[in-house]
Amino acid sequence: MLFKQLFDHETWTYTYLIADPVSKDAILIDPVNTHIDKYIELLKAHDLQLKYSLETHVHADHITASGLLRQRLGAQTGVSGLCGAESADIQIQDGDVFKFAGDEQLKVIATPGHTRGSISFLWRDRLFTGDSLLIGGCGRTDFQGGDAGAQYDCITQRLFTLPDETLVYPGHDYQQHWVSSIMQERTINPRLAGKTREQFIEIMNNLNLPKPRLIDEAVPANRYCGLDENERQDAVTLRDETLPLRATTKTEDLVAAAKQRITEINVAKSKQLLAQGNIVLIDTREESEYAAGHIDGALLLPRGMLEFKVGNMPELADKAKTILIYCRLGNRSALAAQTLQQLGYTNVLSMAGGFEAWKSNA
Ligand SMILES: N[C@@H](CCC(=O)N[C@@H](CS)C(=O)NCC(=O)O)C(=O)O
Ligand SMILES: [Fe+2]
Repeated sequence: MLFKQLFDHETWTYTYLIADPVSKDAILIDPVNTHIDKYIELLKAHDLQLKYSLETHVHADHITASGLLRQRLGAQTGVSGLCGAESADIQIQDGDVFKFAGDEQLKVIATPGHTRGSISFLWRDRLFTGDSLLIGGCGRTDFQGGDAGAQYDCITQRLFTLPDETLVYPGHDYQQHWVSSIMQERTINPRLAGKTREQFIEIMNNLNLPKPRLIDEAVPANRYCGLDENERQDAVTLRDETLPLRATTKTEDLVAAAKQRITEINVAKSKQLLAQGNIVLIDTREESEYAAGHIDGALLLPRGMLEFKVGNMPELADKAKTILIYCRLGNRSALAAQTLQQLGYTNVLSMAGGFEAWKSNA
């Protein structure tokens, strides 16, 4: 097998290539967008076929190359279903197994804490921990649904229980370490070795780190596999259906599940409520779609920005206020409505059929 650890000097990020020179199957973990040409060259040099481009989480400090790798090489993109990145081909879940190169398996271990959707991958005796467990440290837990208690639990219960000799390959290293082992981290990681859950939480709550430089750009972009607005396809409706999907949760399933949990109203009812007033109207499409035409008075809040922007919008300060969300066809708005409900909004409606239905009802 072929195994390479690649490094991005700008953001201290590690990317991993696992490949089989015989079957030609290749997997990339956490690729960085600025290195796309290098990856393609590397794959070409070994005559490899990129099967999967996978993320350990939605990164806050750099932009992934996954979307570009899908566009240019037809790779399937995968990210945890808990990350709110519906445009990924595969919504990864705990326990999923990616099969490649005949009998090779890459197993998914949910390791929430750095972000809600953080996962680790285990291949043979190698563990790719993303930012959950770092060498002599661990990922911060102060944004993107971070949770220090959850981080302690999954590291101590799920990672430290792997065999001692398991190699630990992190998502970053800021001190030029390359690889560690489970025994090394269990016994000498200063944040974890001999620390109680309470002590760990205390440490994590007092790191006082500055925000990652690229966070406001990277998180929304990574929800769309790193593609910018011009490169993005409509996350829900225009996905490349020609790609074979694994039997994990698909975007369509997520939309269907969201629609079970939220309230949809049709255009006529929407118009009636808007005429009555005292309602916040949100357009959850991309900026360019909004610019090309939108409903009067709608606030722009793209789906990928939702969790980030929501707390800063005075119009959304009152969680009991009626909120009506629309997108192009009513799929993204269903997911956005579900997210707002999860954030504590109690009166959220999604417009069935979206702006297209609105226009044909004019
Ligand atoms: N200075 C870096 C900050 C990077 C950062 O915050 N990294 C996250 C991972 S995305 C982390 O958990 N760092 C742990 C630490 O710095 O101890 C930047 O601006 O990008
Ligand atoms: Fe991270």
